[in-house]
Amino acid sequence: MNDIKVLNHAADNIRILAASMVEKAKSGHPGGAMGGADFINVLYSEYLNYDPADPAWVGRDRFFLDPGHMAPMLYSQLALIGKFSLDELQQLRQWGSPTPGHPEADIQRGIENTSGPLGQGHTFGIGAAIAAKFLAAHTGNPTFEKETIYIYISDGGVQEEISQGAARIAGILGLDNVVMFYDSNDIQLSTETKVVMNEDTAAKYRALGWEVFEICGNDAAQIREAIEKAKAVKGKPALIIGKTIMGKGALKEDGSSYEANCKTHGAPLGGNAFVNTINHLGGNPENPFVIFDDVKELYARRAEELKAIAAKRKAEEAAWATANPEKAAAQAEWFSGKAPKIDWTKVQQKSGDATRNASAAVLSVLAEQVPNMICASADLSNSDKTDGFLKKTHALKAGDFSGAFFQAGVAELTMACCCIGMALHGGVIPACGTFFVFSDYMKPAVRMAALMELPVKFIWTHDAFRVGEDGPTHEPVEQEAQIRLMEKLKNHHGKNSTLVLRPADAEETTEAWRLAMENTCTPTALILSRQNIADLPAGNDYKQAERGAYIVAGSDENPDVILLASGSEVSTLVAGAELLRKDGVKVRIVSVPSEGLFRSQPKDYQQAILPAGVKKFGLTAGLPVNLEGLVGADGSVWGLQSFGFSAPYKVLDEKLGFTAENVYKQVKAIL
Ligand SMILES: Cc1ncc(C[n+]2csc(CCOP(=O)(O)OP(=O)(O)O)c2C)c(N)n1
Ligand SMILES: [Mg+2]
Repeated sequence: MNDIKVLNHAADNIRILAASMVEKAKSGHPGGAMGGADFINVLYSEYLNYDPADPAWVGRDRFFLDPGHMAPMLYSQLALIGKFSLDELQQLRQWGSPTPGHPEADIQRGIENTSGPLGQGHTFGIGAAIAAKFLAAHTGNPTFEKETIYIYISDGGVQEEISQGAARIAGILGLDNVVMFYDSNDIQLSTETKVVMNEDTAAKYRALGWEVFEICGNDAAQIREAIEKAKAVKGKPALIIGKTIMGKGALKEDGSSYEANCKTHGAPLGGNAFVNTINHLGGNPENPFVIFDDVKELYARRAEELKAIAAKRKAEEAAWATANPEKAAAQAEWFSGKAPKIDWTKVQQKSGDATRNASAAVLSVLAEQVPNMICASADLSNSDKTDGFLKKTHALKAGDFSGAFFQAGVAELTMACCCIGMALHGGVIPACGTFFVFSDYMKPAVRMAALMELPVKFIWTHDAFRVGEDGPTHEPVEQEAQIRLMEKLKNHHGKNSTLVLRPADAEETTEAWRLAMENTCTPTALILSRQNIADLPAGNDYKQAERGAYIVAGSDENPDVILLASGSEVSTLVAGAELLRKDGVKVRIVSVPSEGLFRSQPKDYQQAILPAGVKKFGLTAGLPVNLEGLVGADGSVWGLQSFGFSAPYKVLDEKLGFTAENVYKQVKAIL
């Protein structure tokens, strides 16, 4: 047992470093970091199990931070365990530094998740806990049973609506591998917390099935005791509500207390307040970037313990691997990040099917062939057709993670963030489905998945006004344009941040899924139809879908006009082309499942498919902007400019001009 005095000294060391980083950067958040220092220090010096020599060890405990603004606390803690140098701390928020304003996932550095948008970070942790339970059940490797997911949440995260979804999921699934610390400091950015919140948070979490402990979050002994108890809880997630003091140890310019003050949330302590604070905490304001000798010793001792802990755990893993060579090989493959091997010839598509059904056909094969895939739905599995997967497995439930389907309930953002957390954990391939119109509820998570370059699959069905009778609330119009912006936005590796595919018929859906499964470095979005779609003409070379846009079979040489679309509108173009050909018009039809992918092809390919100077006509059930960039000045786009209407979809096709006849008319107008 470590001496409490040393633990307190280490926490003060974190406070000094955090306040000094912000002071040097002239911006950032010192207050929260100073209040949370005691918890994170006890966690890292006594509980978090990892292998200092092998940061990516699959069986490590994981620490998920929700309030990313508390980055100085995390970086300072990671400096104590040697993941950051004191020089790097001094580069907080500077160009090219490993210490950006909010932490960015970097397992080698000990950062499990990118955080900043409050609420998402702790939900990623819940997803990671699901992945750990899944892996324990599906591999039998005892290491996953021993893994604990520690999560750190603050007032902002608790207030975010997603916390209800995250808590519900953790409760219903009985995630007893979760220990969440709530840094309850009664202060937030612009007010005291009591101005906006008078709930009984402990009662709320208890009602959702959590075991709750309430402690002083600045008392190392109480923190230690609470973590012990939380780890021992069986069948439930555990929450430790720690009352903490914002800006603990801070003094103002005049030497009076600067604790529990909103002003320390997001600004440097400043001038003499900084000097007084550092002196008060036992540091040297002239040279505050120091790790005290006793703190160095504390963490050197912990490093030795960790070596022994990791060696013992790895010996257990090795014994399991020897006894289970096939499972061990599978596990290694699952964590390799490589695309799974899939026999696509097993996928049987039905002619003329809706692409959501075509997706179900693929999913049923994936359920059989990709044993580390977890598919989710936000209570729409029989509509979004993720039930193709479900029918081959069963849902995850408390105490039984032998299935592979995650019933998320009606909580799209929660579902998306849980899937992201699974991907962060590693070892599993998450996919999740709902209606395309409700992708709006998921955008913040898609953005984070794209930023973190995680290969989560988003399955969005009911892709257009052809939802029909449900009316405008359920008819996605602008959603495709929105998500395609993520194809234009590049990630930090220069790739399109998201792959967005809207296949034209059943067979093209198989190709789209192939591309999704082979895409291991960004999220993929699949946009699928509710209604049946006529097959593209016989002889169509679907493999070409991988180029983002390609010429559909039956197109004429030297065309007078090029018709282009994605999804079900391609088949409407095919029907329109027949009418045009009767007039002697030579027509090329181009299917564009992904503009982003197309624009990533060599220029000569792009030019060959959509040559400049040839008239072009685009048809989209979304906003015209979906195709305007490809049609350019050479033609026109017929799209939708309103929210849509409630009526049977065939009536809407007529009323809104999504017919062969209107294609004929509109094309004639530009020729
Ligand atoms: C989704 C989201 N909304 C708003 C913000 C801006 N923001 C950052 S911190 C914060 C207040 C957080 O208060 P709390 O979690 O209590 O942190 P503390 O002030 O205690 O450090 C806000 C509103 C954010 N980061 N994410
Ligand atoms: Mg707070």
